[in-house]
Amino acid sequence: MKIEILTIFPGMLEGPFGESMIRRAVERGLVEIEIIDLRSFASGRHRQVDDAPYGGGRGMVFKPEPLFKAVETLQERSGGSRARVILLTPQGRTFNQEIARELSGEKRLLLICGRYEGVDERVREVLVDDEISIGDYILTGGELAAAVVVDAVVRLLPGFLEEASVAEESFSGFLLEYPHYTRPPVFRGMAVPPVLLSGDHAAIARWRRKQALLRTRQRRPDLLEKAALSPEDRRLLKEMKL
Ligand code: 9D3
Repeated sequence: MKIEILTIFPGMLEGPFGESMIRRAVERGLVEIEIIDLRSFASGRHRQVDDAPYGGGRGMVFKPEPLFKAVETLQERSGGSRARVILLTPQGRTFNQEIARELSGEKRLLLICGRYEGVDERVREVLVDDEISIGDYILTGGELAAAVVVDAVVRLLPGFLEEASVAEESFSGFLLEYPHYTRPPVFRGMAVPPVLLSGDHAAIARWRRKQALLRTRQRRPDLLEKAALSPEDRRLLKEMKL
C-alpha cells in the first residue's frame, strides 16, 4: 500500500511514523508513507494556501488551487492506479474498525489534513472520495486524525500481525478485554485470580470469556449488541444478571 498525506504541518506527522510499529512496517516494505507539504503546490511569493471566506465570518479557508494542483499531480504521477482521496474533517463519517478494514483493502490512499474552518467546497465536490472524522471532539486540524487512521489501517495490512490475531479480532467482534495479570502472584496483598495459576486451559478460557462479557456489558453495552455471542455466552450473561 502507498499512503500519501497532504498537510501544511509535515512535522506533526514525522514523529508518529518515524517511531515504533509503523516504522517497522515501512522498513519491511508493507507500506510506503509519503508526507507532502501542501505549501509546495502553492504559487506566488507567499505560497498562500488559505484565504478569508466569501460572505464573511471568522477564520480562513483552504484555497482550491494548491489542493487541486497537489491532488492532480499526485494522481497523475503514479500512472494507472488512482488513490482513494480522503479528507480528514469534523464533518466526516466517524472512523471505526470497519472503516479501517475497508481502507486496508485499497492500493493507494491520499489523505488531506483539513485545517482552519475547512476547505473550499469545490475541493470536496471534485477531488474528495470520502470524508472521515475520528470522533466528537475538536482538534486543531486533521494531522493527528490522519495519524490515527494510518495507524489503524497499517496494522491490518497482510504480514503486519500474525494472521491468527487478525482473524481472532474480527471473529470476537468487539468485546472488551478480560483482565490481565503477570508476576508476581501476590503484589501488596493483591492476589492473581487462582484459576490463572491452575494450568487448566479450558477453565482459564471460560473465565476470560466471562470477564470479557461482564466488562463489556458494564462499560460498553452498545458493543455487546454487535458482538457475535454463542449460546454459552448468552447463558453466562443471563446467569450473571440474576
Ligand atoms: C468553528 C466550528 N468548528 C466545527 C466544530 C470548525 C472546525 C473545528 C476544528 C474546523 C476544523 C477543525 C479542525 N479539525 C479537523 O480538521 C479534524 C477533526 C476534529 O477536529 N475532530 C475529529 N476528527 C477530525 S478529522 C479533522
